[in-house]
Amino acid sequence: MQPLIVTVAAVGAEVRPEQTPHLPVTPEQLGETAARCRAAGAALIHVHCRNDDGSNTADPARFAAAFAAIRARTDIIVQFTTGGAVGMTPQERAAPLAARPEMATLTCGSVNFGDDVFENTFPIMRGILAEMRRYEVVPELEIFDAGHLANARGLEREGLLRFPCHVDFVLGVPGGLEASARNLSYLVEGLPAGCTWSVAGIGRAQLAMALLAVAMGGHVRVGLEDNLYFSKGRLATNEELVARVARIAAEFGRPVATPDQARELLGLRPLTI
Ligand code: KMH
Ligand code: ZN
Repeated sequence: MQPLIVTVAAVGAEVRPEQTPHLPVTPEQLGETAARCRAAGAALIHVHCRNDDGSNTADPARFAAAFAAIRARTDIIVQFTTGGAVGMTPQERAAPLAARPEMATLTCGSVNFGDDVFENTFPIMRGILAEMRRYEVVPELEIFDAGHLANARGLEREGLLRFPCHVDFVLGVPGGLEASARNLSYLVEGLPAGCTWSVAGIGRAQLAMALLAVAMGGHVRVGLEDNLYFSKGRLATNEELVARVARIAAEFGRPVATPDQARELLGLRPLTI
């Protein structure tokens, strides 16, 4: 099996700073978190940005500052969100791509998101992909629901996406596909040939989904975007969540991938600086 790529989704858009003292808010805090998570075994950081007061922002300057703060400290792969936060316009969501991160997410369809709708119509997806092409950013497909892989195949037929690529299954969002072994197997079986995949289980499902991925030959995403707790009632840090999955995977015979190994597995350019 391949070495295990551990992604840390360190911030997200939904967690409020008053829910945990461990949420990185400033670019400097994101840089420090990235370095600690890299040391714990993460090869990739999924980045959302916040203002100093903890509110969400899509300000390209804030994303560029976060990118610089991360890169100043570590060689970890930097992946920006283009999902942003519910309520942001597609243009706002795509604007940070101008900083040319190595990767960015593309959510492959609309989905209920709690009481809201996370809107990803075909025109929205086409627009975001056009900006990724413009800035030469490699997409990671985010699959929240059963029909999203079919949407991705549609974008591939239109010539807007190329397979194989990296696919992340986000399972357990209220309104999306539930986090279960059956649903994960179903999605993995439906992947286009040669795709790499990871799974992000929401809340309590984070560890169970990660362990399934370790056993099935996939990759994992952990972090505070998806889950605040290390165990019942005990808040986690991002690096603790990374370290736990790295430790278990090592015992299972899947050492974690370094960022350079992960770049090779994901078809990214080598890091030159
Ligand atoms: N915050 C969610 C509405 C992504 O980063 O690509 C969308 C999200 C997906 O987090
Ligand atoms: Zn995200």
